[in-house]
Amino acid sequence: MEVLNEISQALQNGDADLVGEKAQEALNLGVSPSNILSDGLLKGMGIIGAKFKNNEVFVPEVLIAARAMHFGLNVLKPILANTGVKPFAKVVLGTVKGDLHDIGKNLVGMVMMGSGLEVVDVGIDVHEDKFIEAIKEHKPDILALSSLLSTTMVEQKTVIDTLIKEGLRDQVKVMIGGAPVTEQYCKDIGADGYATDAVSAAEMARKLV
Ligand code: B1M
Repeated sequence: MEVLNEISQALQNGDADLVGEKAQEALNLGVSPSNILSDGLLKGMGIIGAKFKNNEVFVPEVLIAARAMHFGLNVLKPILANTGVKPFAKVVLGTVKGDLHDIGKNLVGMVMMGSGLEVVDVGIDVHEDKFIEAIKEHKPDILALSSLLSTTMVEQKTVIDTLIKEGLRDQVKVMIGGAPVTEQYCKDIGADGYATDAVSAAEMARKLV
């Protein structure tokens, strides 16, 4: 569909306003938010990611594309995140220490909200002590840890170890995710659940509570 190609192209060009406009146009045309995501926004970001890997584009271009992605996600957010139902469980969500990637985390948060979970987003580059503070303050049912780098996924284990040390491990389920994370890694570090994408993250959260 032409409008989805236009979204993908505008994202690759880093034209945030156009991405927002085209995402709205696609919604007006009746395209589903999940199609806009997969065949527009994520497709464009996937192409940028591949070019980044091949040194065809560099951090500045990726940052500009990420900003455009946020504009697109903001158009979808009211639809993805609003259910109008009372939340059945609470999630504290963040990207672990040393990791600045937030697009996947934000998407996970939106879909979780849309599936009836209350989400407290504690941000990116979150130190394990900050996760502990958030658990004490918000008393969530689930702690959701995102990591996009193979160098930062070890922080997911650090957080779990800190929970054990603080005597809080039994009080909260821990789920992990992000591109380098695997089911085996989830088992290895003693997390309760793992998901590969935003929709399965919301499903896993439901399962855990
Ligand atoms: Co970075 N980056 N980046 N980056 N970046 C990757 C991740 C990389 C794969 C690119 C590559 O080399 N091909 C690579 C990591 C390699 C590795 O470790 N294996 C990489 C690198 C190396 C880096 C830097 C080190 C580059 C440098 O400086 N030399 C640097 C690190 C900075 C840091 O964090 N300390 C860096 C920086 C950046 C930017 C800041 C420029 C920017 C982030 C902007 C932002 O987030 N605001 C950026 C981006 C955008 C990317 C790529 C291109 C796209 C990531 C993304 O947003 N994808 C990425 C390449 C790629 O993924 N193809 C890349 C879209 C998003 C919806 O998907 O985040 O995977 P994703 O989230 C998914 C799932 O993973 C899952 O659900 C989400 C939705 O479906 N998920 C969960 C995520 N969290 C979950 C939690 C769950 C469950 C599921 O439960 C709790």
